[in-house]
Amino acid sequence: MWCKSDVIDSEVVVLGAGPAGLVLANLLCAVGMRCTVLERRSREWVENRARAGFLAPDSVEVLRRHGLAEGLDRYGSTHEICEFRGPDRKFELSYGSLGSGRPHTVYPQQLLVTDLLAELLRRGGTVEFETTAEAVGDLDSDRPWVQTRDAAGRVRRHTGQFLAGCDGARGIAAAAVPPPAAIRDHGITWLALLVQAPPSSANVLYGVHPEGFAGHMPRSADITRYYLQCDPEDTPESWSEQRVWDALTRRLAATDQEPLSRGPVVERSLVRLRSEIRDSLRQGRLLLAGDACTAISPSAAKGANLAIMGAELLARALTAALRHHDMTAVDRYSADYLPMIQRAQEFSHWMIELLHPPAPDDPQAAYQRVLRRARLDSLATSRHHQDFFAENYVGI
Ligand code: RFL
Repeated sequence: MWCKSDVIDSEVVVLGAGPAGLVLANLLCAVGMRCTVLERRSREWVENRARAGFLAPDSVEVLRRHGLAEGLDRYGSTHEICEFRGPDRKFELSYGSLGSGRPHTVYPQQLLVTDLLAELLRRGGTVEFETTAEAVGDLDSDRPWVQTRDAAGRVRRHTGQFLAGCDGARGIAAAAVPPPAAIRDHGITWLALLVQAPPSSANVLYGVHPEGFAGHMPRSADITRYYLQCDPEDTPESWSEQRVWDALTRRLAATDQEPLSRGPVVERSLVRLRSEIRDSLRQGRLLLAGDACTAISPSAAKGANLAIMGAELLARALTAALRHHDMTAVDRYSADYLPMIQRAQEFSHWMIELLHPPAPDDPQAAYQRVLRRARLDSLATSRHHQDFFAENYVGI
């Protein structure tokens, strides 16, 4: 039996203060909804977690539409050219003037999250930091709950009319809905690096090297993200700074005329490329948004964008349900969101095949190498292929 002070009631309880949870909570607060966000980490951790940087035009529009784009409009930068570099060829694609003719906006995820948090608190939202959601229940009732434990070890129960699972791919919400219908481990691991140095080029660089993929993504004037495909058995420590810069130099075809601007590696982690696709994003009154819905590889920079788009869809559905007693959009939520997720998965997989050489023990390796080269040739020369790439690269 719960004592009264240990039960906190809201209209919507949001699990997770990432882009999905914070956009959702901002939109709900804007219509006067009582909404509590539960976040297991500290505010400082959440505001400093560097992840995404490339925002699609559709996600930027969502943020602008809801008064959440002040920071990115002031400090973000437009990005519209990417470059493919191999040992024997280089080419640029001005994707901002191909396909649907739209650029990316580069704005580091931690800055966006910081802005979203500040705005949510300004709108009167509640965020409970260092509060871990440990269990959810009564999902098929009209009063589902989340059981939490805070940093002091206090266990409480948060109830709401709906729960929003925005707690990422490994969160407890994803485990409470029907399991993924399809799972794919791509067998590829990246060493993801943040380097304290200005970008080496204004462009995103994709190193398509027989030895493995390397990527260069501008983030800000003094921080650059690099990726290096590595052995799945590697640890971050198996890469000394010397080894990192040697591999980046080779795979990104850097030269004395186009050198890499070096600096200390300030963060390194391993990212295993995995995909998970679900048929349903809902169990009763628990609905998922963002990474909780789908594990997606960062190869096409879709995750944060899917999170923002899904948060807007979910906010609309919950507002219709709770303000107008209309459950149609809640019932249609999975069917509305899944096509977006599936297209992002398809293009991310297309990018994985383009960027990575086949595994050396793949019996089809020679064949795969020929296909990859032909695809790159086509991308370098065919306007139709370039339009397809550009439309999908910025689309969501
Ligand atoms: P998040 O950001 O993971 O937030 C989930 C939050 O939930 C909290 N949490 C819990 N809280 C309470 N109780 C629990 N039991 C909890 N369990 C978890 C976590 O602490 C966390 O704060 O999910 P969200 O909001 O769905 O956002 C998804 C994005 O973060 C993610 O898709 C992107 O970062 C992916 N991604 C990129 N996406 C892009 O669109 N463009 C990019 O350029 C891009 N670059 C990247 C990326 C992901 C990367 N990694 C590290 C996988 C680059 C990298 C290296």
